[in-house]
Amino acid sequence: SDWKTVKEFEDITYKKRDGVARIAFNRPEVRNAFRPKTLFELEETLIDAREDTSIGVILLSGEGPAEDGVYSFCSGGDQKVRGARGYEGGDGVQRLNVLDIQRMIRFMSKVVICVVPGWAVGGGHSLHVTCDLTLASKEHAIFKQTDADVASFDGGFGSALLARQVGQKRAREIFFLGRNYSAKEAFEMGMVNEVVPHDELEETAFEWGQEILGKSPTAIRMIKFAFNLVDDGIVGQQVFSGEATRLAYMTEEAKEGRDAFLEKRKPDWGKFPWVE
Ligand code: 1HA
Repeated sequence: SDWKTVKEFEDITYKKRDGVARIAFNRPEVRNAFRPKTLFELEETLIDAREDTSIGVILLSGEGPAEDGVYSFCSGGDQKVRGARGYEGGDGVQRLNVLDIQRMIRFMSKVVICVVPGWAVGGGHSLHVTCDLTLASKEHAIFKQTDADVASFDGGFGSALLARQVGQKRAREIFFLGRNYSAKEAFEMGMVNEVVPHDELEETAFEWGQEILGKSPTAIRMIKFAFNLVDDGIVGQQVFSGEATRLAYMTEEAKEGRDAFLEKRKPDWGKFPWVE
């Protein structure tokens, strides 16, 4: 079937097709930079995709090209609305709410694939780093970490996970020098899963989604959160353990605990031995 628009937004597009949700930045005139509104819209779609039990994979991309022909995934925070305490929204409040989005991607019980058609820069680079997988346009993708050029820094997922992916020396180079890296270079460093010819990028991402949808949802969730666990501390444990709780709820033993409470009787654990 075809992509169906779920809802119209100002700063992003949001579509679904056969178990895959696609969210894309849609401010090509500023290289898909985000302002607070962009991220609130993104948050709404991520919640929708998370709660929709027919969706197993989320593609995060950027619309384009811009009028000058340049493609972008995302160029990070919109520097025109950057105030002294963060990025200013229409309500006058200054925020760093891309961090909320990073956490949503990281803790999402579904696979998030970053689809990079062009520039992935600054906070946009960090979003790519935070996603589970990254596919990049062979001709147009460029990875660049400008944080140190504009006196901003992602000392969280954007740097720590990057070092996990490409190694400490490479990660420091990316942040300290802020150079451009092609899709091929990013692939060789280990932060891109596949370099795809530009005109096949969208379809390839959808196919990766279909392949993942052919797997066990529980297994994918457990593996994602297991990969996260070692780096995410007690929050990682909380997220992983939530899935253990879900599995435990499915047992007769758990039902006995619930039923005994509701029936105002002592639980009968006799059927459930203390196994080794
Ligand atoms: O690090 C964080 C955070 C860390 C912790 C917590 C929260 C965080 C939140 C955000 C961020 C950040 O994202 S900091 C990093 C912010 N981003 C940048 O430093 C990238 C700035 N942009 C560029 O370096 C370049 O524009 C580019 C490499 C993406 C593209 O270069 P190109 O193709 O030469 O285009 P260019 O002419 O530079 O840009 C086209 C138009 O887009 C320009 O507007 P125009 O002159 O036509 O009016 C340009 O100003 C605009 N534009 C591009 N990026 C941004 C932007 N406008 C606002 N904000 C941008 N990020």
